[in-house]
Amino acid sequence: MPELARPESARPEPARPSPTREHAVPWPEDDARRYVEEGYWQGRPIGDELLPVADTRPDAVALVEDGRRLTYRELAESADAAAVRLAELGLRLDDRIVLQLPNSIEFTVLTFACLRLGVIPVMALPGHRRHEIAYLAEHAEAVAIAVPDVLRDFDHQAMATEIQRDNPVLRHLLVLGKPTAPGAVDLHALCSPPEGSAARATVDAYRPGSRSVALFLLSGGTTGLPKLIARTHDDYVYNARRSAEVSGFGPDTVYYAALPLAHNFALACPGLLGTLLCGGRVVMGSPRPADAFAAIEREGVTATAAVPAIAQRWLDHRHADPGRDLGSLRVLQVGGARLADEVAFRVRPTLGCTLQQVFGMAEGLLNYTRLDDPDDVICTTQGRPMCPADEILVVDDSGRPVPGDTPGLLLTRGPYTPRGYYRAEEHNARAFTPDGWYRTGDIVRLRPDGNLVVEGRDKDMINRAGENISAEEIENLAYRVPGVTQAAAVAMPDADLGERVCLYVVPEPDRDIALDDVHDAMERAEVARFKFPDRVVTVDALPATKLGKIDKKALRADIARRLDEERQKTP
Ligand code: OOB
Repeated sequence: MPELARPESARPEPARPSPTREHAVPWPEDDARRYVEEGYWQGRPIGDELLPVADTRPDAVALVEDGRRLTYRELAESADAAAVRLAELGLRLDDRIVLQLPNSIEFTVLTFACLRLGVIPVMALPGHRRHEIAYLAEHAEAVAIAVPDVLRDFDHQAMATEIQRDNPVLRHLLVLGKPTAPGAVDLHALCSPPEGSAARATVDAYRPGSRSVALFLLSGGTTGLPKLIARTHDDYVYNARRSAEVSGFGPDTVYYAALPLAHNFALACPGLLGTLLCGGRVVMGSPRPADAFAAIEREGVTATAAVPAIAQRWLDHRHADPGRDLGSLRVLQVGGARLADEVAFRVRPTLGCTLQQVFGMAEGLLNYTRLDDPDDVICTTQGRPMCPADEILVVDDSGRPVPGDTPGLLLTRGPYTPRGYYRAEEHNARAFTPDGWYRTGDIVRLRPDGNLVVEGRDKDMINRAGENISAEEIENLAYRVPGVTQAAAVAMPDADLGERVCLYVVPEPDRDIALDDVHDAMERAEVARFKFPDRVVTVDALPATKLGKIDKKALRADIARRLDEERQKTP
């Protein structure tokens, strides 16, 4: 392993201008001090947290991907070897890298390499396309991007190459699979174990400060494209560790990663990080029921996480395929969208495990039902905040607290809920109150026993199988369809996905707009597939509120009525 000089810019903060320090919104010093005093912030970067596990359980298996197994020693050494290789490429503390990788060993090794080095991953989802990725790279001023060569028939490498062509800052392309683009780096080789002596001491010298930005998560974003959420080492270690505690994770945990690891839920609630920090094992997987059941049986999976649409598919699949031994499964976490009570009550009888509802957000606040809660709480509420220092407030439209047990808007503050989005001053003025409360946009009811029930949403989003889609973004794209004069996107209820995207359009006179026209335009704009509208309704005019805004409530009622009528017509 080549010796690397300790970079001048290392620890505690980079000497050169730091965009992440400048644009991330820190907690006020008084709160920060309290979070340290009360022990929520431990003062250690995430990368450090893996080392004690690697030292005490070096031969325990940390990661499983198909036939491959990586022990903790191999994981820690590979991460440090990868960190050194990233440094050799020229990546330094505070540089950003867009990470768009499938659930894999490389995802994990590269993420830890970045966290050890203070290089900041931007957690893109595998479903994102050029429209989203180009924006993320540009907004984060990323110098590198990591993608698979091809995934589900989509050529990510070609996409990344095109993005690079338009973005001179994006210097490095890392490819999982076959790197064919000029200058592309082989990610598998970059993440392989060290050739010579271990690199821990070298990488230790790069150690980022614990209050600095560790990674960027994406928000669903109510306005246009996703916002970046800068999560710090201190806050995210707490996020993962406390989640692991309330989910009963330990060294015996075998976690099945069904959801994309780049999503907060599967990454740290407790997910990948929560499992690894307590010495458990993570099995890379997919949401497909047959894959999940086979992996549970084969690997002795004890815990996994799903969005309601997936959980429902698993429950249905159990009846079709009752043969698999799922006896090892102790906890099924469900979150990301509202789980219907009736579905919740089916979990234990059908799968034989405890349901844990998770009402969380990339912005921070996590609510969990506890494993030993009574059935009524587990099946009819979305749990309660995981941290004693989480502050929650349920208010009416004018910001006044509502009486207990009545629905209102949820505001929150706490040690793992940052006080603003990254580089989004204008949006922050609306999304946060002057005294730092995050307006979640969720309508909740706080029960006398402290548990929250999600009753609805006040933000202009569509939650399609746990994917939060900004209505405004869909509308902006709809205006690219020739002949569209007005557009409004709303959620329509759906038995499988919870909600689907319904687009109302007002066409030019004598023109018709079909679903295909909208899809063609979105295809041309290279937008992620999950945002494509499921239905287009053409109307002569959109209903307006008294203020002259588009009346989305009326549109939601209209689509519900149309669906009802159609249902009645079908025999
Ligand atoms: C999770 O995170 P995001 O950032 O993708 O989405 C957050 C939003 C919430 O504000 C809420 O509107 C909705 O998704 N949501 C739920 C829910 N969990 C999330 N709505 C109803 N019931 C639930 N259980 O989705 C997320 C992050 C960490 C853990 C779990 C989910």
